[in-house]
Amino acid sequence: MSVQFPQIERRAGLSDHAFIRDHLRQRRPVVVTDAMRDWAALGKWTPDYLKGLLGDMTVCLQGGGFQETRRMRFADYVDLLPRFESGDVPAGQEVPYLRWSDEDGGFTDALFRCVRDDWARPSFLPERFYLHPHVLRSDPTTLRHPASGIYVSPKGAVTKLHADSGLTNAVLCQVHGRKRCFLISPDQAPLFPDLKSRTPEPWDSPRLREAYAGARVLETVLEPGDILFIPGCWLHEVYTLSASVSLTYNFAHVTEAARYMPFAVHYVASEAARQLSPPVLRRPVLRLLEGYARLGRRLNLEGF
Ligand SMILES: O=C(O)CCC(=O)C(=O)O
Ligand SMILES: [Fe+2]
Repeated sequence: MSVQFPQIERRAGLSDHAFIRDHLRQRRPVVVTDAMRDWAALGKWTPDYLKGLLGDMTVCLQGGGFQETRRMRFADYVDLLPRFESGDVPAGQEVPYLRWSDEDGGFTDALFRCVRDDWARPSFLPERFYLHPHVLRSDPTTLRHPASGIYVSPKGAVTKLHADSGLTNAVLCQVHGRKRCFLISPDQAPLFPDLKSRTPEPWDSPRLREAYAGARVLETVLEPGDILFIPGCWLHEVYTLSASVSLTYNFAHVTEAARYMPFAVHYVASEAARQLSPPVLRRPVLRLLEGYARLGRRLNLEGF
């Protein structure tokens, strides 16, 4: 029997003001159904269209986690996708997932350059005053965003349960195909101590239903044109239901500074300390920062 968890709220016509008030500051997920209205990408970005743009590129494929499993020409990967649709694939093999993101070095830059005119900032996101990336005005189509990527996946592909790094929020913009997403609020995270070792398991299985009977799990199915807002620290697991193209990127906004700042200071200072020269300075500074992190943990601040 298929179990339905409570559905994530769906909204249309959401202004940036209402988004900040009702969702960003409350850290409440939402699916916005009309925030990609002006994107030429909608109806245009199919796997075959992207293959025509960058088919010769070598891409890194991953599995349910974010670890690389193999590399191949993008065109060859796209040619594989219909086989997953029809189920004509060897059993027991992990479904390959292309998370074309900035960790792959130059790939995304080339890709984003090609498709720049086809998309825009989701209409409910504020135009200015971002903390992450570290700019006040943030045009996602021209500035590099952390974890920005275009994801191409076949039916059956999974992104296993995780929270995005650095406390940042994400927008998952569904351009082509469908995805089923499960979200778990940060206060439920202790129920999932095995994030690293956990293998994805259908959320409607009787076992999970029993194991997480008390957990608050929210779900939604994204259709082309939907944008899912995933607030920072929310756990999420995503199943591709049909060959899919999504665009995703992460951000933090100044209106959530109180939550974000203590950790951001620690994160940036630690990165800087690791580069300190001469090296003898590193140890005392890192020690100082470890004390700060201990204080953060004692005060139960997020991220520490
Ligand atoms: O779409 C997916 O498979 C995963 C998306 C995700 O984890 C994100 O946007 O942060
Ligand atoms: Fe994520």
